[in-house]
Amino acid sequence: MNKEIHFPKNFWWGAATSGPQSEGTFEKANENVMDYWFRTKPEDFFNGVGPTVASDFYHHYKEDLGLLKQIGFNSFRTSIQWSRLIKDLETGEPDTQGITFYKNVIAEAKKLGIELVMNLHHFDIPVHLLQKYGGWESKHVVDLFVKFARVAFEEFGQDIKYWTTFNEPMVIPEAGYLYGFHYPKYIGKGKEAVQVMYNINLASAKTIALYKSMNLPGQIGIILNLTPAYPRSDSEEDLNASHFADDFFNRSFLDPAVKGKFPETLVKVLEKDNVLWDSTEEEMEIIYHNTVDFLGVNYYHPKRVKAQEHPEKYINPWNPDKYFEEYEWPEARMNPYRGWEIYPRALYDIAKNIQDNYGNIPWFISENGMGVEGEEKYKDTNGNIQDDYRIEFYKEHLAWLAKAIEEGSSCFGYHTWTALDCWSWNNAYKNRYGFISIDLETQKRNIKKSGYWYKKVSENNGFLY
Ligand code: BGP
Repeated sequence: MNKEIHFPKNFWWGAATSGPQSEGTFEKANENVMDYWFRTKPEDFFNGVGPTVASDFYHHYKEDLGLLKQIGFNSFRTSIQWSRLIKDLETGEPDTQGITFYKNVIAEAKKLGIELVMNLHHFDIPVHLLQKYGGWESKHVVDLFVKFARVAFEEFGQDIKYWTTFNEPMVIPEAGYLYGFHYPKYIGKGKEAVQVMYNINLASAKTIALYKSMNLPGQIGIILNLTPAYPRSDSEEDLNASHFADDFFNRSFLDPAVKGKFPETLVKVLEKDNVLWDSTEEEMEIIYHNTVDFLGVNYYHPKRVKAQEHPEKYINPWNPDKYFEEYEWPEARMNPYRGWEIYPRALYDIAKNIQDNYGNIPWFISENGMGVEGEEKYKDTNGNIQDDYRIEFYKEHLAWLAKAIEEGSSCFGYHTWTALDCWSWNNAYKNRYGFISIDLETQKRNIKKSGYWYKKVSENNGFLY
C-alpha cells in the first residue's frame, strides 16, 4: 500500500489515563467507590488485584512523564481524584497533600512541554457520597461536585489549559445501574439510571458555568464514549432500535454537551414510559447555556443492534433494553482477549456525525486502544514486548481518522488508552493497553515496540500505510 497518512500541524499525540487507575491509593484523604469495592470484595477483581498500588504513578510520576516525553507525547490526559483533592466532602475543604501531589505533576508536565488535559471525574465518586446520598441519584451530590471543581480550578486553573468535566459519563448509569459491572452493581434500575444520566449532565453544565465565571485562561470540555449503533438491517424495526440505542447511549450526553438540549425523540419515549428524569426549568436553562468548548471522544467498539424480540420483559421495571437488542454481527472481527469488536471505520463515521450534526465542534480522540492478555509471551530478549498487533490496530484506526480530517473534520488530536499499563475497574491488570509495560513485582517500566513506533509517528506527524 504505502500511502502517506498525514495529520494537521500541532496535532496532539498522546494517551490518557486516570488518577484512580494509575496513582495508587497512597495518602488519600477519602476512599472512592472502587477503593471501597476492592476493600470489601477483593474476589471481584481479576487475580484479586485492586487499585492500592495501580501503576504507582503517585511515586513514579517524574519517571513516567519522562518516559512519555521519550516516546513522543506532546499531550497527556489524567484525572484529579475527588477523593484525593478534597478532605471534607461537604464543605469542599481541600487536602494539602492532594494539592501538593497534583501541583507537582502539573509542574513536571510543564517542564517537559507536555500539554496536560485534566479531567475531573473518571467513575470515581467518593464512596461516602454514594452511601449517604445515593451518589449521582442526588442533586446535592451535583453541588458537592461543583465545590470540588472550584477547588481544582482555583488551585490549578492558571496552569491547566484543557479541562474536562467527566470521562464516559454514560458508563455510570449503564455499568452501575443497568448491567451491574461497576459498583454499586445494580441491574435493571432503569428509572434511577435515567435520573443519574440527567444529574451528571447537570453537574457538567454547572461546572462549565463555574469555570466560565472564573475567567481562567483555558477551555473546558467533556469526554464521551461514542458507540455507533449499527442496525442489523434496513427494516423499520431494526432502524428504530438503532435510533433508540443511539439516543440513549450516545446522544443523551452528546446533545446536551454540544447543543444544550436532550434529543426530543429520547425525551418522548421516556415521557411515554413514565420514567423521565426530575428536572426544573432553571436547571434546563443552565444546561442550555453551558455547552462545551471542545469534545473528547473515546472509541473502542461499535454496538450492533436489532429490534427487541421480547420488549415485555423490560417494562416493569423499565429498562432501555425494551427498545433494542445487541446481536453478534457475523462479519465482526473480534479482539479475542477483551471480547470487543474491532471496527476502525467507526472513527470515520463518528467524525462525519460530528461534522454534519454537531457544527464540527473541535474534538479529539481521547481514548482508543487494544487490551491484550498475556503480553509477556511477546517479550524479546531485552524484555521489550513486540506488540505488532497494537501497531496494526492504531494504524487502521488512524487511517480512517486521517481520511475524515482530509474531508474537513475538525479533529485535533489522538490519544490512545493508555500510556503505561494501568489497573482497570474489574479486569485489574488482565488486559494490558500501554505503550510501556510495568512489572507488577518490581514496578520496572519497559517501552514496548508500539511505544517506539508512536514516537516516530509523532515526530513525522504521520506514517506510511
Ligand atoms: C474506558 C475507560 C478506561 C479504561 C478503558 C479500557 O471505558 O475510560 O477507564 O479502563 O475503557 O477498558 P477496560 O480497562 O475495561 O478493558
